[in-house]
Amino acid sequence: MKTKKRFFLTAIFVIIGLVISNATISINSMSSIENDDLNNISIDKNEEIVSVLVYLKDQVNLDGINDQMDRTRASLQNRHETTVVSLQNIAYQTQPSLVEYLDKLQIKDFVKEYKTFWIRNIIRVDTYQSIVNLIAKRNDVLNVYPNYEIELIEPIDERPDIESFNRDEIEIGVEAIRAPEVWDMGITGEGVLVATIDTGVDGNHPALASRWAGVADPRYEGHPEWAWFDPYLYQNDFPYDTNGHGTHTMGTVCGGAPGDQIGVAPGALWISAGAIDRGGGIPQTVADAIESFEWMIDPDGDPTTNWDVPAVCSNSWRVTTSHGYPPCDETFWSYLDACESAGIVIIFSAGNEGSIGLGRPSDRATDDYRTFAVAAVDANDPDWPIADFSSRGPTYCTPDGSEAIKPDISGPGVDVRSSIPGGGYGYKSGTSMASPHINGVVALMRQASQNISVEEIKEIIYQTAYDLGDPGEDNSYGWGMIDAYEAVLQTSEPPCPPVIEGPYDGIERTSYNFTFMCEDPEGENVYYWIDCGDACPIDWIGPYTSGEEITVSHIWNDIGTFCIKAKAKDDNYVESDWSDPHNITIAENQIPVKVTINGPKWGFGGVEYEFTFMSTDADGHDLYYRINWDDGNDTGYTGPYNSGETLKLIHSWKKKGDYSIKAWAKDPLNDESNQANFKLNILTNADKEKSRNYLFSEFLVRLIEHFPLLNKILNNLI
Ligand SMILES: [Ca+2]
Ligand SMILES: [Ca+2]
Ligand SMILES: [Ca+2]
Ligand SMILES: [Ca+2]
Repeated sequence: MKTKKRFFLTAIFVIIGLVISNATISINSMSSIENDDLNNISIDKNEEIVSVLVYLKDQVNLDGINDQMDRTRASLQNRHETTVVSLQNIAYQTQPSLVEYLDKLQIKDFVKEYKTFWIRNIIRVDTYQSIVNLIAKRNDVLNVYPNYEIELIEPIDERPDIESFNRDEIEIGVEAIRAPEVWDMGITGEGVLVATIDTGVDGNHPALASRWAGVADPRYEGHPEWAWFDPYLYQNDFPYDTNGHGTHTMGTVCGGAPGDQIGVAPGALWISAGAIDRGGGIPQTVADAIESFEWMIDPDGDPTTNWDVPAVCSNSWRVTTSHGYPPCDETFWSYLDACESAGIVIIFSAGNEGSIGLGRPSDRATDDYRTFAVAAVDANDPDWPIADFSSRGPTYCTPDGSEAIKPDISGPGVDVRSSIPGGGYGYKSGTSMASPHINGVVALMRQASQNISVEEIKEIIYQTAYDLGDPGEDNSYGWGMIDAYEAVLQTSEPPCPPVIEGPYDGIERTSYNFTFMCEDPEGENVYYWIDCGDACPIDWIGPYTSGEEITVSHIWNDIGTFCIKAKAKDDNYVESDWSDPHNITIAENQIPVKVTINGPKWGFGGVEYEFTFMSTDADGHDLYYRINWDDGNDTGYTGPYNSGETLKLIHSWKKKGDYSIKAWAKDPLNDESNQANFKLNILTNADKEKSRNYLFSEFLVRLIEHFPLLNKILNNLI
């Protein structure tokens, strides 16, 4: 797969500078504001209250985290936990001082309200502009942004489906992106969680009701708020949609009633945040969307779990230009980056402004993957022309302000039929309708490959798109029309479960070799995780070539039967099933038997005699022998010798006396036999008494040599 260069978000800070609503504030503030100064503040209470986002200086380096996660080939769960915990830690550690300051301001009624966030280290503050200026001068504050309004990307055209509720067919756009061919492969998005941030969803619509995670997944029992978030009214019990837009987009993602297939990933379960365009004069602000992203990045509030985290979230809204929102503003980017770092693919509709330009943040091109922006084509026309309204590139929201191609990908967005609140169906046109198609394709890909990373998903979608318009990537279609079938085919399949070979019996504290082998259908490198059944698993090792037999040794320190299992994963983190178990029975080590010593029972000082030593080991272990000659000489352990092999040694004693030879055998586990003893008598000291007894000694030696029976008799006597 092609790897593209990642630019760093920090670069764009330098380019665009810092813009706030009524003033430009330097980040290099003079000094922190002392509490005493509070007494000197005077506010004109007629001054307008503004809502701002205060960014603290200390921020998590998400790109750094992602580079590290990519290098270690981290699972999505690991990415999620690392991201969320890092973000929370920095917020919890650095916000207390500012919070204390805001509390004091609030007591004096200088601050109306504030809310802390951790998805980015920010605090939303509703206060007077003059107080904003004070806050911005604090040493711990990086900058202050206005809390911009956001708006729905309104459909260009909409009409109800007057023909019938059930059309008994698959929607043409779903067909055009080849989703049914993926379903035929047995992939429907099952086991995958999808999300939207939109106007809400009609949780009772027959095309969607059965797949709302809040009812479909028993893990949500008692916690509907993990599956539906209402940042305006906090009515988090059951999803609803007073607008209609969000029910339509979710229908395209995963909706479907029997015989009427409107959704791309009908097997997926959905969650949603109803943050956009809720009407009734309630302010729709950036902070509300941030709250939705902060909910979505960990709905159950437990960073160690990621079953509650959606694989993908499509967004059919934008931050408006009409309220002074500056071009290429990075306000939003960090929340999207946090979600993507946690494993959620974030999708934005390109906008419905045609050649006037792209919406925000879909105009961002800080690298090839962000923001993932979707154009609309007319799938009802066999030529799949780009919709007139679909926002065109290029964009200049790049790290160095140079031109870049946008949008990134196209999906069906003209006359798209999908669900509307109340149980009916209707047609809508807009890039809002195109991005849910992309959402559904991501769900299909995540079913095919559970740990595939956000960037890998986008890259596969780019590379498998059906090119339209000018050859290659262009400013109308991006990479072209999304092709669900090709994308899922390119999404890696797991390696086969490893095959294990090795011994079935063994002895404690002994190293045994096992071979492991698996093949990956795409021939990707493989990594192994080996469970040896003894709570000492061998963590991911690799990479190894697909099909290469690897040898791994392991030592069991306890006796018993142990079940060895292994699984493999490929370069795309796709994990195999567990291997068949391989049982090994580990027995207790047997100590070597007491050494048998043979040799003469008497002799003369200074004369060399041969002794033999022999032990056996019931396990067949090699043996090491140690001999103590009882005259101050000790061989220490020598070996190895085969079990049952006889060791021959020559020794002579200098002095006359009774000696007791001692011998031990030990096996490679250092388990030692009991001590063996062998007594012998040295009759004379050859050195000292050689002259005096020479003749007698010589006589005896000769006599014994010539009369073996005498030797026997003497041996028995002594
Ligand atoms: Ca969680
Ligand atoms: Ca093209
Ligand atoms: Ca693979
Ligand atoms: Ca042994």
